[in-house]
Order: sequence, then C-alpha cells, then structure tokens
Amino acid sequence: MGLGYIGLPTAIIAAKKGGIDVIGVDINPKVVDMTNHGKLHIVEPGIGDMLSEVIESGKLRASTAPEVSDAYFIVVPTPFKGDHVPDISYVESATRSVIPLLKEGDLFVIESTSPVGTTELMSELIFRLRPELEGKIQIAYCPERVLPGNVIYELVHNDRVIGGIDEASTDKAIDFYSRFVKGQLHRTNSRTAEMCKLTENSSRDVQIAFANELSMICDKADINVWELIKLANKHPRVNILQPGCGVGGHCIAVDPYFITARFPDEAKIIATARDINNYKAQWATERVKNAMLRFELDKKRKPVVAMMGLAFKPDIDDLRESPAKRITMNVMQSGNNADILVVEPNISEHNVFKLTDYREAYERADIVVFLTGHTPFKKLPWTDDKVIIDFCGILQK
Ligand code: SAJ
Repeated sequence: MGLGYIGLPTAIIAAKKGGIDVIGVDINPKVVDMTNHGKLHIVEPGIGDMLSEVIESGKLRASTAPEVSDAYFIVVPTPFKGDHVPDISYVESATRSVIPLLKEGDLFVIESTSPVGTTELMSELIFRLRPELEGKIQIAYCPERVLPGNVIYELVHNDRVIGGIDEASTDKAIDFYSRFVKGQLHRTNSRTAEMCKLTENSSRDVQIAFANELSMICDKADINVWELIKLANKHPRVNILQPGCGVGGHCIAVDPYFITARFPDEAKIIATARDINNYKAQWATERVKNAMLRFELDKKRKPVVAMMGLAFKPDIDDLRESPAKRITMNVMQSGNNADILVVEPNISEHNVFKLTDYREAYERADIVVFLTGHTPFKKLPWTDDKVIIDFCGILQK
C-alpha cells in the first residue's frame, strides 16, 4: 500500500530478489499507470531497469485498489498537521482498505514512520471490525531506514528492526523480510520499533544541530568551523557532523516532531535541535541580505547574486522541506530588487524559479551563495573578485 520513494523500491526488490508476487497499490492512478508501463515516477538510481524487468515478468503489477493477498505492507506518508502534530490518517485509511480482505494466517506490517503506539492502534481497529481474526493474523512494525539515492543497496543490506504485537507476529515478519534482506533482522516489540525509527532520525538531527550551532559560534569568533570540526574529529571518540544551511528532507526535519508532540515535557534536546536547525536557515537568510546591503553601500549599485543549489542535500533533485529553497525564496522576497540567479543543476525547470546554469550564474554574480554542496560546484574556478558565502563547505578541501 503506497508506491512512493520507499513503497515502490520495496515492491520491486520483493518481486525481484524475494521472488514474491507483488501487487503495488497506490491511490494515484497516474502512479499506477506509469508503474504498469514499467516507468519510474520517482528519481532513484538503479531501479529503472529492475522495474521494467519485474513488470515484464509479471512478478509486480500495480493497482488503485488492494486485492486479497497473504501479506499487506503499509508504506504511505505520515506528514504532520499544524503545530507539528503527526497525521496518521493515511496509515489509517490504508489499513481500513485492507481490513475486509484479511484472512486467517495473514501478515500485516506497517513501515510508515509512525508515532509510538500506532501499530497497537491499528491492531485495535482491525480486531474491532474483524473480531474473529484476533490471534489469527500477525501484525508488526518494521521501519525503513534507507538513504535516498542509495535505496536499492540499502534495502537489501541494511539491518532492520522488526517489532510484532506478539512473538508470533515478530516471527512471521522476520520470516518474510529474510526472503530479500541480507542485513540482520533484529527482533523487538512494535512500540520499541516505532520509537527506534524516530530515535535514529532525531539522533542525526541533534548531531547536525550541534554542528550548526558551532558554525554560528565560529562565525562570531572568526574561526573556520570546517577546520575546527576536522581537528576535533581527530579525537578517537569525537565524530561531529557537518554544518549546512539548515536541515531538510521529509525525514530528519519531520520525524523528531513525532517525539516532541507526544512527549513535550521530556523531549528537550530533540526540540531544541529542531529549533537550532530551523534557525540556521533564518540566520543564513540574514547573512545573505546583509551582504547584499553592504555591497550596495560600497559599490553604489545592486549586486547580482547567485543562489547555488535548491535541493535539500548534495547531488539529488529532491526539494522537499529544503532550507536552500526557503532561503532563496526569502532572499528574493526581501524586496531588495537585486538580480538573483537561481541555480539547481539537478533539475531542468521549476514552476516558481527561473533556473540559470551554475557556470553562468557563478560567472555573472557579485555575490555567490553556496547553499547545497553539489559536486559540480566544487570544480568551479577559484576567484577572489566576488563575495562568497559558503554555508556548506564547498570551498574546503
Ligand atoms: N545534513 C547536514 N549535515 C550533515 C548531514 C546531513 O546538514 O552532516 C543535512 C542534509 O543536508 C539534509 C538533512 O541533513 O538537509 C538530511 O539529510 P541526511 O542525508 O542526513 O538524511 P535523509 O533525510 O536523506 O535520510 C535520513 C536517513 N536517516 C539517518 O541517517 C539516521 C535515512 O537512513 C532514513 O531512512 C531517512 O532519513 C528516512 O527515510 O527516514
């Protein structure tokens, strides 16, 4: 259920490596149609050929409605509502749509990132509507942990955490995943598995917040934060991550709120890390606006500004929750009337921004702002006749 960034690759891998007959279900008819024609509707390296292969062999087919199966996997989005409260309505509606199809011996697994207790809630819903199935079907939570851009490798090789609502459920889910996962399968209960996913991404958010906080301190203290972190990391027990212009994507910038919304009194560091990472993007916006003002005062003309990168991290085309995009938007809306060149080498066009080739933008700009650490930016010729604002360490060796 759900043929998105995780559901579709999982369906393909289960069909190809697990030899399983898979029906991929999505409410979007366009996604279903494209999938049935062997066409990828997401950008992810290495799965295009595999998709056509499993569609041609008949191991995978897509549909807008679920059909009677032996195992059901819920892989739909869990966004948040206002006030950062998690919205599990997609999980619930996908669950409701399979309830009439469930039969004795079936496996029901939630993979969607979910607040603690969601699997138990869905079990209650299932057994309320189908009381005769209590104890006769197996229900588990098994979060995905793959890195966008490296999904095919990580789906097979990463360890997985699997938590059933009871021992039999954990056993059955482990048995299923062992058909195509080469990483270790770690058993636990459903609440721990849910919290584990949230913990992994919150841990990364907290660590990035530490790097971002350091970058703002170092800016004031006139210290090169990249050199500082490199040196501190020479200590055998220190491993600081890299600062950037904020934290983006649909996982790390979102999942910690699933903890803070439920445990506001206890989740202090997690909440503060979110604030710091959000604040870093505001801070970066102010830095750019100040540089533009200073240029105008010095040179008595408006600067040409190149905003380098819109994606939420290097070498991808994904702009979801991207701080680079937000900063660019805010700088453009600041009413300065400067000539702003927007660059994103991984996409050819955008419905809001007019994109400029990165070499041309770099060449023409008075102020160059590196927002995303895309590899091609690292090869631009060095020049000292521009103001360079480097939020992502492009200029560092
Ligand atoms: N970032 C930094 N500094 C760093 C590392 C990352 O500023 O040192 C920023 C990136 O630029 C980006 C954001 O953090 O804006 C998130 O990027 P990421 O590469 O850390 O993570 P995602 O969102 O692509 O994928 C994460 C992964 N989780 C962890 O590494 C704990 C992935 O394994 C999960 O499967 C994925 O979230 C998910 O689906 O939850």
